[in-house]
Amino acid sequence: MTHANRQRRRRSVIGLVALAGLSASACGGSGGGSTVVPAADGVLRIVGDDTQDFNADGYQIAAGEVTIEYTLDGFQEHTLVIEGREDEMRLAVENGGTDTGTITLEPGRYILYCDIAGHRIGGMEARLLVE
Ligand SMILES: [Cu+2]
Repeated sequence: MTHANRQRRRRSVIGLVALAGLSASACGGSGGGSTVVPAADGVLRIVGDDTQDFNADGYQIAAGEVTIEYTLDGFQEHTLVIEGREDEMRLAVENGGTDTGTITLEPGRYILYCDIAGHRIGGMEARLLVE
């Protein structure tokens, strides 16, 4: 990753924090708009699809033991892992299926992605804010 990319990512994380303070998300905005989906009832629900995208650019959950429910709105196989924690949890879905896993996360900023070749670069990457 280039230095310029890191700078861009850092700025977009700051944007995520700013957005998290608002109850409304930036739905329907231009392509660069971020949406942040908070966990509900302690479960973080993430939806992927065959356009190689997640249903939000950012997610938010409380620190501790985190439950992630990953559903595929599509048919191709997709996965969900957390950068640097790939050995601890790998969710895999296909044909409209759902996979659920738990992982213990300290407060911080993480990156979620699909580890199938080509999918992360194709757009299956999102931020996860753990507070
Ligand atoms: Cu994928």
